[in-house]
This record gives sequence, C-alpha cells and structure tokens, in this order.
Amino acid sequence: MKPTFYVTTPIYYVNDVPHIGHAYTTVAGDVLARYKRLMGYDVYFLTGSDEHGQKVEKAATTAGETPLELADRVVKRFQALWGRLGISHNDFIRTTQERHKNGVSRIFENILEKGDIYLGEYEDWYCTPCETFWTETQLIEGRCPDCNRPVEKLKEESYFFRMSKYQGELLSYIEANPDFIQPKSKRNEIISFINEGLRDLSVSRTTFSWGIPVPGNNRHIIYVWFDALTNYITALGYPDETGNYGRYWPVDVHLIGKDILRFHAVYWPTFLMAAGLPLPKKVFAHGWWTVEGQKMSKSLMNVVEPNMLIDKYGVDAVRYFLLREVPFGLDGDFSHSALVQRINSDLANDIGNLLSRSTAMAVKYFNGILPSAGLLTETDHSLRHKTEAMVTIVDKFVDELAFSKALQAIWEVISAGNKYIDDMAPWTLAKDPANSGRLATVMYTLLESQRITHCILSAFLPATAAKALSSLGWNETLTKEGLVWGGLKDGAKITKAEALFPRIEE
Ligand code: ME8
Repeated sequence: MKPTFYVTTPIYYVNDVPHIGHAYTTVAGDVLARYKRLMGYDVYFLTGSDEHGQKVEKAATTAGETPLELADRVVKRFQALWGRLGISHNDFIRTTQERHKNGVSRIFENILEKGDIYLGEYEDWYCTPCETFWTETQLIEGRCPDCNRPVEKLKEESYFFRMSKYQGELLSYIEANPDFIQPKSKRNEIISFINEGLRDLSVSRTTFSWGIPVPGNNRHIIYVWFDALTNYITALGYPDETGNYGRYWPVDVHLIGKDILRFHAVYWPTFLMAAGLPLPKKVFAHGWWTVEGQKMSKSLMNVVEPNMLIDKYGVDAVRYFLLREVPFGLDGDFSHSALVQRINSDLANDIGNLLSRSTAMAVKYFNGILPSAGLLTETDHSLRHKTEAMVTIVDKFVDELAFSKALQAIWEVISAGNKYIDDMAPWTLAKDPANSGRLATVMYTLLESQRITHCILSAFLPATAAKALSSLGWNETLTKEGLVWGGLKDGAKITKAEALFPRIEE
C-alpha cells in the first residue's frame, strides 16, 4: 500500500475575490501534492471556501444578494482560478454543503455532551472583519490589534468552549512535537501566547443567522472559526471515521498564512483534543505579501489579480515567481519588475535557452534521433552526479517546505548544463566526423540531465515540464523511477523545443 499524504490550504472567505495571497498558499499546496504524488504517495489535497459568518452576511447585504447567492457567485471565481493555475486538488469543500454542516453539528454536539462546551454570557469587543473577540486590554488605542479597524461592544448569551482546560495538554503536545508549528519563530510566538493563559472561547453567536445552528438551540449560530476549521475533517467524511477520514487523518500539513496561525495552532488542536481526535502533524505559517512595498488592500486599489498576471506572463511564470522569490515562511514583496526580472533571467535565459539549444543541436547533428552514449568522461560524470545529487537535495528541501531552496538547487543543475555546453562546444566536435562518438555522449548527457530536471520540475511547473519532456521524446508516466539516470533510451525522438518562456520587454 502506498503511504498517504494529506495537505490542506485555508478555506477562503467568499466576501473577497481571489488575489495573489490566496494563489500563493494554494500553489504551494499544489507543489507539495504533485511532488508527493511523484514520489509515490497516495495524496489527498484539499482546498475550499468559507461561506458562513457575519462578514459574508454583511457583504451579501451590501451586494443585494442572499449569502448563498454571493457564495455561489464568488466560489466560481476561486474554482476558475484554481483551474487556470493548474491546481490539482482532490476535493473542494464549501462550508454550506450538507456533508460539512452535518459534521460540524456532530463534533459540536460531541463536545457539548462531554461538558467542554457550556452555556454562559459574553461581553467583549468584537472585530467583524476578523470575526474575533478581544478583551479591553488587547485593543490598541480602542481598535482591533490585528487589523486596526474599529471594534464594537457585544454582550450576548453564548456557548463557551473550555479551552482553558487544555492549556497544559496543548503545551505538552507542542513540546513533544518540535515540528508541529513551523517556522520556529512562529512556534515561539504561540508558546508565549499559550503561556499568557488560555481563556474559554465563545463558540456561538446570537446576533446574526448566517451559519450552522447549535444542535438543540436554534437561537445560536456556531462560531465561524469553529465551523471553518472543522472543514479539514468534514471533507474526509467525519463523523464517519472509516473511509477517507480513517485513511488520511491526521493531516500531514495544514498550509496557512501567518494571519491565521493562532486559530490553527491553538483553537483547532484544543477542539480536536476535546473531541478525542488526533492532532495535525504540522501547521506551517507562511509569510505575508505586500505589493510594491505596500499592504495589499481594496482601498489602495493595489490588489494583484492573478488572472491578469497569468494573461500577461503565463501560468508557470507566476507559479515560479511566487515560490522562488521569497523563502517560504518569510514576508515578501510583489513587484512587476521583480517578476519580469525572474522571467527573463531564470526562465527565458537559463532554463528556456538550455532546452532550445540542446534540442536544436540534437536535431541538427543527429536528425533528432538520440544516439547511444559512450563512456562518460570526468566532466560528463560531474553533470550526471550534480543531477543525481539535486534529486536528493530537492527531496529534503520540499520536506522542509523550503520551496525557494528546492528551486535554487534545480537551477544549479540548469546552470551546470549551460556551462557544460559551453565547455564541451558540441559545434566544434561536430566539425570532425571522427568525434561523432564523443558528440553522441555529450548530447546524451546533456539531454538526460534535463529530462531528470524536468521530471522533478513537473511538481512546480507542470505545463512547462510537460512541453520539455515531450520535446525530449520522453512520454512516460511521471514516477520517482523517472528520476533515475538512464531513462532516455537510444533512438528517442528529440524535437526542437519552442521557447518555453518568451523574454518580456519592459
Ligand atoms: O482567513 N500574503 O480566509 P481568507 C500571503 N476563511 N497570503 C495571503 C495574503 C497575503 N497578502 N492574503 C491572504 C480566512 N493570504 C479564513 C480561513 S481556514 C479554516 C479559514 C492567504 O480568505 C493566506 O493563506 O482571509 C491566508 O492565511 C489566507 O489567504 C486567508 O484567507
């Protein structure tokens, strides 16, 4: 049986349209999912939409729609974008689906029956955009400490989750599992937050109606974060604990932005503890994108629309930029000039040129029929070894979610390939028929190194890799066996590759 791998993205709110922030997490999840499939895992990759709560209800009222009409309309934009970005999710969960509502009611009921959810009264400050309650002391100059927007005082009867009870157990779990919260700096922030003391958490609302009712008390709506976080198991069929739940839970990694780490590293694990369910193996919080140095916001009108980028630069250029430009876990800045720079140097120049030069030579010198290689010289061996070592290095980096480092390791082999051509000067060898054996070995080494490079790159840039592998005459199914040297067979049909990435003139 194949080992399993379960990876999730956040489920995005439908009151906003998708932008590069959403694309970022989703592309990262896709790379991980594709990579693990390539390595032989049985992968389940989940994304979806968060459709309940006051925020969505208000947006719908403003738009003159029902919340579900708004959700139906916006969810299509997310789904269409994921289609264009080549996202290979296995499932898309919407929190308005029956399977989800049913699972949320069951887990809520289960914790209620155990006594870890109880009825009480709440009075505190509420930030609607963040759907979060704050105490007086947490406010900064009377505003939301997260988004700096005004908050409102709310007093209501509320169900509370006994989160305080799980403080010690949660800390022990975090200590016993050093990789549970990543990166490290974020883990430390969470530990300090827990050490300040966990309060019981209000997990129901009575001031609006757009959500899942508390079982047995219709006046209350289940708190949107309790509802949303549960998607990670309702999508697997929970409360049915056989089937996909039994197969994929606990999740291997929840990919999220740093804005929602507390919900994933404190609330969610304590809900699971109360329900007696296993905890996630890893929660990874990536950094935040600004745009041309500024916070991305509707009011600044600087929201970067991924469809527009894809139209202009192509899908794989966008995927590459997002994962190469900024180390996963750190904040980064999006700018058109940085994107164009990456396209022209890394994509058009390095990888694109290497493939078009080498396939053109194979066509010119051997009519596109790959000759068999003779004995490798030390230089040939060196390119082979670099390629083989890269496969091992990339595996380690992808496991650490160090996507940028993984791409750098791949690009070192691409640079080595370009240098190899310059050093070997096939055009000089081609002048003398006596060198044809040597020329064959050089061409084989060059093309085989790129075949392996594109096999592994298929996780990152699937469309590009497919084009490249086809011009290399390699049409086999992508598996990890394809990453072993020697896959290209004598007589393979090489065709001259079109430019993978046209240069962008600014
Ligand atoms: O928080 N830079 O949904 P959301 C990087 N529904 N990533 C960004 C980003 C930016 N500027 N902006 C958004 C929610 N993201 C809840 C989640 S999960 C059970 C419920 C990404 O639509 C990043 O992944 O506000 C962030 O965590 C997520 O979008 C927030 O999406």
